[in-house]
Amino acid sequence: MSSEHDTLSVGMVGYAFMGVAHSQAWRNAPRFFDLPLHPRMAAVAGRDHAKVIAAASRLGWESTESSWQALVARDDIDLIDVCTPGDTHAEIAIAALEAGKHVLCEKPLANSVEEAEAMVRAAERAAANGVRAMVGFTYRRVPAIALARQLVAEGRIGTIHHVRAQYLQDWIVDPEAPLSWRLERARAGSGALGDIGAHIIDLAQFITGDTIATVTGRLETFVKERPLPAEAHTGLSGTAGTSGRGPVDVDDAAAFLAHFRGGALGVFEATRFANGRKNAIRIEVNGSRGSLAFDFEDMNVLHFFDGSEDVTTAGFRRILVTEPEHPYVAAWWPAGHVIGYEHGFTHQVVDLVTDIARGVDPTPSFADGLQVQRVLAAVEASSLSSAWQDVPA
Ligand code: SOE
Repeated sequence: MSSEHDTLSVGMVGYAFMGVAHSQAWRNAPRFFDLPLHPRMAAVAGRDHAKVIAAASRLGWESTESSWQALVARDDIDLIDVCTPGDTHAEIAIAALEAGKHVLCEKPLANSVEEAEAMVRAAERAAANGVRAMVGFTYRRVPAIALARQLVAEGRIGTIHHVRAQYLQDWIVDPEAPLSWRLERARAGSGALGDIGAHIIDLAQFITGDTIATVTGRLETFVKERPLPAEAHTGLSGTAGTSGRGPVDVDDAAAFLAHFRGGALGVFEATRFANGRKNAIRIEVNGSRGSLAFDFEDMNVLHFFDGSEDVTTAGFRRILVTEPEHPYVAAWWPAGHVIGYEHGFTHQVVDLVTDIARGVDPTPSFADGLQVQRVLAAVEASSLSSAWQDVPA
């Protein structure tokens, strides 16, 4: 890498929720895992001078830049970590790749299929020069999910018939909850569908090793107008009306059926209106030889039904995924000492840095992100047409 030998210098754009999660990952990964390159938290970029300086000092970044362009222009930066809303992903990621920087980009990859396609083309050109790109579907790196993938790949549940996936939150069930950027189509691309539906689409495709071929679905916006957040009154949001309220132009909830190329049938639900459910990612896979079930609200556990067992004693087994033999776990605590939400981000950094050092393309790739984007677009199109929509391979 540039700068010092064995160092990977990172520049992060954005420092809100995802920036904080990524910062802890860059800080902790080398403290718990033996990494082939040492991540240097070189700089964080953001437009608000005072806030970016405060964020750098709180989160552990060496320096600041007041624009992503300035960050990308720096010779000492090897990797750009994109933690901004979706409307800026394509521009930043493509510029960074063209400048020869590796890229880690938050999900969903982009706000449209067209943007995602342009990002894939940029990633392919960059890969030819040894520059790597990864999209941050971090839940793949929860040990119980990684174990589920392993069991499917080993054939332990046989041919997959059903995928049942839900992502349930409730943070905007109050109609007076403000109109944040996540509720603006221009910035977020879509609502629950792209923000959290994208995660379960990625997880379903990752665990099964299959892709979604066709979908039929419905989007719903229950609350059509909300109070503008404080900064929107200054004109930042672009949706400000005279009443101090603005229209919600994204979905609050999405539900769809899917057919996988390998023959499985999928049922998906993503909502921010599941009162009482905070971050419930539930996924169940039923195959010819067995089943797997996971719920993020009990994230250290994987339920496994092995259909080859004696029927008199067979049943779902609750596997506490905290043994050193389980994916990623050996680096953490003794068995039974559970891990949390942030560890997926740390594992993401570990895998990315390892792949960069080995000279291989990390996953999920931008092409994987594009595949998810195509499913999102097909669900939206189906909601409008009330018909099944194909998802191009
Ligand atoms: C908000 O809905 C959010 O932070 C998502 O943007 C994340 O991707 C998800 O992991 C948790 O919920």
